[in-house]
Formats: sequence, C-alpha cells, structure tokens
Amino acid sequence: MEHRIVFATGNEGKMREVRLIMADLGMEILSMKEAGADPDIVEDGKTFGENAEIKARAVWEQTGGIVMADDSGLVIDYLGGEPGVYSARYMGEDTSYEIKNRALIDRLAGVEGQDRSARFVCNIAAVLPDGQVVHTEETMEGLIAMEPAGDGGFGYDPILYLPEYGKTSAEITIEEKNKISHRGKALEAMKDRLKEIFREETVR
Ligand code: ITT
Repeated sequence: MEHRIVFATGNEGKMREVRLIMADLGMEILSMKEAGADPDIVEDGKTFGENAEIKARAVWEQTGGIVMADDSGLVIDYLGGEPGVYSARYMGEDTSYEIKNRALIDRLAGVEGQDRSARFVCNIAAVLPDGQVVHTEETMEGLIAMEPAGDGGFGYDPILYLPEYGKTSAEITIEEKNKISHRGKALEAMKDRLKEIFREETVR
C-alpha cells in the first residue's frame, strides 16, 4: 500500500485546506513542489473533472504513486455559469481578487434575492499507482454578496454569502469551511473511496 499522496496544486489556499482535511487519513500529504514535480500543465478541459484529471496525470507522470488534483471554481447562475472553469483566469491570472470580486458584484447590480444564486464546485481526481483514475465532485451553495466581506480563505470567498450562516465564506473559520465546503465534501468522499480501494487490495 502507498503511504503518501502527492497533491497537484500550486494554490497555497487550497493546499492549506487539503492538509487539514486529509490529516486523519494517516498518510503523508506532499504538495507537488515538495515531491519535486514541476510539469507544464495546460488546463484546456471543458469541465472541472477534465481539468482535475489533466493536472493529476501530469504530476503522476513524474512521480507515480497516488496523485490527487483539485479543479474548482465559482459558478454564478445569472452569468450563465461564469467564471466557472475559468475562475483562476477570470480578468487575468495576475489581477487581484479585490478587483475580480468587485467586478463580479458590479455585474450583478440590480439583481436580487435568489437570482444571485451561485456555488463553488470542486472536482477531485485521484490517479492511483496503476494509472486508474477516480473522481469525486461536490458543491457549496450560496448567493453573491452585495458587498465583499471577511479576510479568511482565499479567492472568491469574500463574495459567496452563505444564508444559513449569515456570513460569507471568508467570514467563517477554516475548520467550519472544511466541514461544509465543496472541497471539504469532495475530499471526504475521496477518502472513503480510497479506504474502500485499499480494503479491497488487502483482501485480495
Ligand atoms: P491549481 O490549478 O494549481 O490547483 P488554481 O488556483 O489555478 O490552482 P483552479 O484552476 O482549480 O486552481 O482554479 C480555482 C479557482 O477557483 C481559484 O483560483 C479561486 O479563484 C476559485 N476557488 C476555488 N475554490 C475556492 C474556494 O474554496 N474559495 C474561494 N475561491 C475558490
């Protein structure tokens, strides 16, 4: 059985959440940098699932073992699903989230209530030592806030308002976010899948 998982991301905000969520699996979690992998990755998939697999496979080609990747983003219904799979690249990769968040709020000027519905989506792809791939996908539902709020989390967290908390995703703690978030739920589901796969392997 493998004792380590390489996580194929260059995003430190994601990596912080991943380490906490995966801590109880009893396996070493390495970022791709820590594993010495540095592939050229072209995220040209049309779905979160395709992009997650592209990233995981590119790193797996260099490291082998178990490699996971996360492809995620913010889907705003009123904008026909934008920024979606382009969330990191929306308005340019180097544009600050202060500017991106403000721009999205401005694009929803005059839109009210449930018409501001949006969600974070996260697809996790795990490439296993034999090259087989497993996916899980989850969402965190909310509304686009009228104003950005909070300085926790990363990216679009200040503008996803969670009605049941009365707060944005940037105003709750990382522990609270991990319990309810797209990434938290998709990684929990992946942990269950991996446990099943390892159990089948030991029985065989
Ligand atoms: P890697 O590909 O290296 O993992 P990335 O940031 O480019 O890093 P993605 O292509 O998956 O990752 O883009 C995800 C973007 O979606 C991310 O940069 C944020 O803008 C947004 N996003 C995803 N999950 C989020 C979260 O939990 N909170 C806030 N924004 C999030």
